[in-house]
Amino acid sequence: MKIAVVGVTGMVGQVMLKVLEERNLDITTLIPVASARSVGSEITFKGKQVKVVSMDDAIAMKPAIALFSAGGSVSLEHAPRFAAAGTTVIDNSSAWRMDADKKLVVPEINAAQLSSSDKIIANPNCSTIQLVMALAPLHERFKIKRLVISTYQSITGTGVKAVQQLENEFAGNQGEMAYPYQIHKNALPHCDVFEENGYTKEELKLVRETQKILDDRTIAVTATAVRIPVVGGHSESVNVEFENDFTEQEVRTLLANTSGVTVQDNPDVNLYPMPLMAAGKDDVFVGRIRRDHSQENTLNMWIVSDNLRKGAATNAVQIAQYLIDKKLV
Ligand code: 11C
Repeated sequence: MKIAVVGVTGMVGQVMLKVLEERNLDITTLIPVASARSVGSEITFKGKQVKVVSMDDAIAMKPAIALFSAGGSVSLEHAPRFAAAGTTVIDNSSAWRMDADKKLVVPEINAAQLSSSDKIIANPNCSTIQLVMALAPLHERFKIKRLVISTYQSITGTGVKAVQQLENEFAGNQGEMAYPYQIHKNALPHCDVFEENGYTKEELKLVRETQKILDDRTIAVTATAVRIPVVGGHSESVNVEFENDFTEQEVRTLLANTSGVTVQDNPDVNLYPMPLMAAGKDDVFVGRIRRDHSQENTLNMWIVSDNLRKGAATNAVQIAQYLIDKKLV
């Protein structure tokens, strides 16, 4: 099977290659695609050097699947061109996520809705994926009424320019700025751009994508997204109000039995999820599971995951794997 990776030189593109290697998909030809300035350079895949090609050359090669992570405008322009050539696009940008005709997929939750006629499939935002992984089993059992989310997001979500900014600041060097302020020793309540309603796009993604994936627009969601000088993963403090009551042990057991979720929750031995420990792993880690005594049927928890893996590359590759296994491509 031919698989293209569009945006292969980016942070997510690089992790996509790694996850494709690890998961051993049945790939006969890997087609790395990047912008004009990288065409002709080489990437390493499964120990072999492979030349980066242009968008047009990749479309002409008719891959079965194209994993896109090259930004929203590239996806808007080129994903339909791949789709028209018969390729199934799995798109990691925000371009198609809220399109009513496009599926927004976290395989553990809603892959069953995919069919061979889905030619552009949207991969959710990283902070949404880790959130819904923990929420889906709880929603099914106790029915969520309202969510209050605060995120603590890794600079890798912004990309290589942000990692460079932190490294420069740490070393005391001048350099290009990815953020409007210093990120070293700082916290910016500002992820993605501000909308007219005072929320950032990242915060609105948490609202809308969560409702779409859980297939329930009645869930009330409010979010504050914060960038912190961390690599390795996004963390989220989540307050969940349910229709029905629960016990903390029921929540722990449900989450512990959820594929892709690991519970790390033992205050006696200081066990809780942290980005340093989640880095490089595919699971979503949940801890600090405790009742909110200020309101009935309400829970607090802390969710951490590597935003480049389950939050982006791993989820996209899992969708590809599902399509292959079910013979939908
Ligand atoms: C961040 N969540 O951490 C973003 C990165 O909509 O796919 C991914 C943006 C997106 O800043």
